[in-house]
Amino acid sequence: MNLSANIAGVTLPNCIMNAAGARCVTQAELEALGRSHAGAIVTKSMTPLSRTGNPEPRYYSFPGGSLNSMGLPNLGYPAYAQIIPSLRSFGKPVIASIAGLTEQDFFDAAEAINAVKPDLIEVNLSCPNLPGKPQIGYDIEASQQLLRRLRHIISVPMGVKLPPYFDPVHHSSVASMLEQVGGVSFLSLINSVGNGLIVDPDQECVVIKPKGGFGGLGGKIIKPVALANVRAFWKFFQGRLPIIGTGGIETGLDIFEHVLCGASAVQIGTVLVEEGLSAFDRLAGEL
Ligand code: RRO
Repeated sequence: MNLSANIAGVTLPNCIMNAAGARCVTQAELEALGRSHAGAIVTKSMTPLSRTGNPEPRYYSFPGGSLNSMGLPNLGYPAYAQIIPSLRSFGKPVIASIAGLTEQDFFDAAEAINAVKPDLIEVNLSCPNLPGKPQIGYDIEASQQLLRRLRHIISVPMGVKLPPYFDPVHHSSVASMLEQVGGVSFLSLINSVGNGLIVDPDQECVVIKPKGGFGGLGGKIIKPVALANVRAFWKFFQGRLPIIGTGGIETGLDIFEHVLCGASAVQIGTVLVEEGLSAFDRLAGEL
């Protein structure tokens, strides 16, 4: 079976890759993704300075999925700018995820990373775990302003990683904004479902430490939300913007459902963290 995919003119040997954040922070992790059967190497979202992230415990897994509040731990974009060229030897696309605590962070990361020419750049508008910083993707004007400048800085195909939206009004206003901005070549849908809370009734406390226990939900539990967002944006763009579906993928059938809703490729997060790199082989075998 041919599992290859095309995202904005870039061919992936297969359509299953890691989600930004899952096993992709260090050089060793990125190289392991290169040697694995992942269809692309996606980096952790990067900021100007290296970050250790939020205090632990900051990740919790449960039978329905996971809750995280990692807080953007990453090596900083200068380190990724050095690593990215060497990842080309693995013969699969490299997708650099950029983020920031300020607008300027995004511009600086975009300039430095664009210069080393990853195959695609994914702009993360949806980190839910920075104390005191709202998710940019929930502010349409701020997203528009940011993307308007980024499209002139980034010359490789640029995509956006969006948070989940829960009302058709928001799907269509965000999609219209993206169309107006122009220069957006793909969508990654969705980031974790922000600000969930899990309580341990025995310990009478929350299960992760940062932000009073609030964190991004991922895994099986969020699949219907992910599918709804893939479908809603596909319907708006009618296939004009390729979509990378993310959220709730545990089996080949889950991938098929994402594809039925409009995804051209998929990313895996929780299952990759829990199962390891062999998840790529298992999932490909299930298709
Ligand atoms: O590092 C994180 O806490 C994190 C990020 Br940047 C993101 O985009 N999504 C997420 O669930 N966690």
